[in-house]
Amino acid sequence: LTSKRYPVTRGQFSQITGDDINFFVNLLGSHRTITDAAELEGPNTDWLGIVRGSSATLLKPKTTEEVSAILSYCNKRKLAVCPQGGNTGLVGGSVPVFDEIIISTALMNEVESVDTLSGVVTCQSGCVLEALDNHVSQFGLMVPLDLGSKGSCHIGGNVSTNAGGLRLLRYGNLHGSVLGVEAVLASGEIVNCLSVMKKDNTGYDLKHLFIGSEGALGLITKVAINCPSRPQAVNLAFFGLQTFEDVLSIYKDVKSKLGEILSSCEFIDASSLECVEKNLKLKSPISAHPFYMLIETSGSNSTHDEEKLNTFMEEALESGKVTDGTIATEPSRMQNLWNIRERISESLVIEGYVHKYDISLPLPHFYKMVEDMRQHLGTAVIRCCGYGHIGDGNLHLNITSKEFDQELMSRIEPTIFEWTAKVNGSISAEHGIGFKKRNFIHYSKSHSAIALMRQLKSLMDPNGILNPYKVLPDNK
Ligand code: FAD
Ligand code: 2HG
Ligand code: ZN
Repeated sequence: LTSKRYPVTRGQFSQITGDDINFFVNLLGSHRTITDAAELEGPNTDWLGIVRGSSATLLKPKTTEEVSAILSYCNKRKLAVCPQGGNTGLVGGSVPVFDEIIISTALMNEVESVDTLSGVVTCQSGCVLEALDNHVSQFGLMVPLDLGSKGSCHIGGNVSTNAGGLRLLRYGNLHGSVLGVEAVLASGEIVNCLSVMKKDNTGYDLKHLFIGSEGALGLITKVAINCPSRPQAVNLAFFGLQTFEDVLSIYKDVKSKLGEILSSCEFIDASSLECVEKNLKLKSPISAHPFYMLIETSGSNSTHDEEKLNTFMEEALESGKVTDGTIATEPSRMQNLWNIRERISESLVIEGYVHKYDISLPLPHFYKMVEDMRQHLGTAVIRCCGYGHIGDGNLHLNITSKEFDQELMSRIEPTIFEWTAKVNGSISAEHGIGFKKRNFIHYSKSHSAIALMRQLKSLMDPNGILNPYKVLPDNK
């Protein structure tokens, strides 16, 4: 399946033998050395059900030292490995392509410390994002990252993908929030960059090499993350708008009028909303519109924030830029509104095959891309829709068809990447490059930058055992 859709040849790695399995069983025990085909089905398949590997071995270390022993052995034996967190990645990076050994962080889920004064939390990389956020909430803190996949994704996976999510516009990306990383190199060497200091200018800031490198330079075992105070007052508005010009104008107004309490600014088009309504039976709180926005505020004074957001909505309705809207202040109602946005990905999968694009664009071009693609593809597709983190210029353009169709794929790619490059956008805003986008990376990275990436890869992983066939393009 995978190799047919995405032609790729197995690298010169060793095949796993009985002796190798014995080594792992000695190290981890048989219940943490999984070789059962049925148990391997899930970890071999990506969330979208598009990329499927054929690994016969899944390892579940609990400690950094175990990860180190595994990698040191695999490196000597030239056995390829695939680090895996919650397996919610959307670019095929988290599953093996051939028979790579899957190293799962599922059992590395200890929170080591919470510094309630500085807000710095140190934990193992396999903590599930939502569980970590619940844990720190008892200290009045929050993890500065929130994604629709929070119930499954791991903090190590988040850091490895430099995940963005719903509140990046308020809290920034993980290159800012992550203060320290502990990682194991392909050789088994443990690199301790686990600083908990907000400021540390002692030479090259090596942790950044692991943030966003998708498991290709090292396996992250621990992270130290700066957690802000949990807001005491949260409000959410859901707006309906008639034109994309109005969307941009409201975005501008939101920044200037709600700036200091703004925590999220999201966008949904009519087709995306129709998809969650149709496939998940969720209900929009307002009348049908071509465009929708979710505006969230987070602050410390509920009366003040609520009043501010109410005034904002009144003025927006008066101006005609917003033609229907509602504001939620109760947690359960806010969650219902957030579900409409967060569950779009899930609703798309129900429709069939999903061509998924995660693109950064200058705002004036943001929706033009959806319109152009829709026109370009016509009736060959079920749906071509756009939603995303408009406050960060991040469009999620999704195209669904009944099933995979090579001809359709060649009408979409590379046109969509050319379009992006022409307006100086990025072909991956937050999901990463993984397996699926690696041969398109040149649309967003210069040749010299790709050459430097290759040099770093061969320095840190000379045998190329860490997540092969990912991130870097094929050698042509
Ligand atoms: P995995 O999918 O297991 O792995 C992702 C990549 O990281 C792989 O290349 C893997 O090899 C590597 N990796 C994992 N753990 C480690 C480790 N410890 N050390 C080294 N490498 C590692 N993404 C966003 O950015 N923003 C969103 O808003 C968002 N929303 C989503 C909503 C849904 C419903 C879904 C299904 C996905 C969403 N994603 C989003 C994508 C995905 O959840 C993120 O990329 C997430 O960070 C992946 O975490 P994970 O633990 O599942 O990692
Ligand atoms: C989101 O913001 C995620 O909902 C997933 O990044 C986007 O599935 C997608 O296209
Ligand atoms: Zn997203």
